[in-house]
Formats: sequence, C-alpha cells, structure tokens
Amino acid sequence: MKLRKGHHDATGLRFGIVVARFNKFVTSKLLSSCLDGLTKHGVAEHDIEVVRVPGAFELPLVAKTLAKSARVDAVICLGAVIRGDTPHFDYISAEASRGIGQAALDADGPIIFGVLTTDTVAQAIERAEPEKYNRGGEAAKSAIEMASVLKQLKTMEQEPVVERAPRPKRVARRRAK
Ligand code: INI
Repeated sequence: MKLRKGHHDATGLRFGIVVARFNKFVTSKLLSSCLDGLTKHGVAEHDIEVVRVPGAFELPLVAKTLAKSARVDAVICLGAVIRGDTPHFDYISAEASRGIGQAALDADGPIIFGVLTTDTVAQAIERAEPEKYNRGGEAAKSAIEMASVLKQLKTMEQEPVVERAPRPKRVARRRAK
C-alpha cells in the first residue's frame, strides 16, 4: 500500500487569499487568523497574495483566476454570509459554495472554502475568533495540506514509469519422502 498525505510544513509554498469585504467585521478576523496560520507553518509573507472582492458571491471567479495562474499553490476563499429576513442568504451561500467547488475543478488546483454561513452575527463572530473556532486558521491548515499533497501527486505524474522485468514463476517444490 502507498499512503500519500500532505504535511503541514509550508516552507516555499505560495498562497492566494480571496477575501470578501461584505461583513468586514467578521472577514477581517478570518483574514488575520488565516495569515497567522500560514506564517506559523513557514510561509513567507512575500509568498502570500491577498485579493479583496465585494462579497461572497464574487469569490469563485477571482479564486479560479488565481488558482489557474502559476503564482500560487493553493487559494483560500474567506467570507461571511449571515442569514437575514429574506431568502437572499440562501442564494449567496449556495452560489458561493457551488462556485468555489466548481472553480477548484475548473482550475485543477486546490481552493479552500473558508466561508462562514451562519444564522446570527454572534455565531459568525464566534467562528472567526482565533480563540474559539478559528475558521481562518483552519482554512490555512487545509490549504497547506492540499497544496502539499497535490504537489506530491503532480510531481509523481512527471516521473518516468520504470519498467520492471517480470518476476520468475515460482516452482512448487515436492516434499522429499
Ligand atoms: N455577501 C456576503 O459576503 N455576505 C452576505 O451575508 C451577503 N448578504 O447577506 O447579502 C452578501 N451579499 C453581497 C453579495 O455577495 C454580492 O457581493 C452582491 O450581490 C453583488 O454581486
């Protein structure tokens, strides 16, 4: 069995972060704990590119463009969609999650879903706080793991296939009488 897994040493890896401005009082906390998470694991500041977009709805397109560029090994999307009195929440949160998933497949590179979808402002703040759920820091860890495992797999694809000589057939030995 061959077990492939990503590790959390991110030295030399490059990351893009796309962060929504909507509900900035939450997304700025997500961003700072995400940056902390990356640098804590060895990412250099000059290897991080941050792009701001108006809201969660705009995350997928920018994430896809960044992921397709050769500048980053993984992209992290950060946003906060908080339920209000209308069905607006459902449209924005559904499109953000569907779009981010689709963007990763289209770009053929890791894009992390660091978007909070909560019923209340209090829930969103709790999840963004580094001392509580620390969703920004978690997004950073997931991005490092995905960047690392995909790098391994893509490097393996480029390695030449080594042809092995067929094994000699085993001949059953007779028991001596
Ligand atoms: N964008 C968010 O990131 N969070 C929200 O809670 C939100 N709500 O509730 O409206 C929101 N709306 C803006 C949306 O993401 C787009 O920026 C806007 O519709 C323009 O396309």
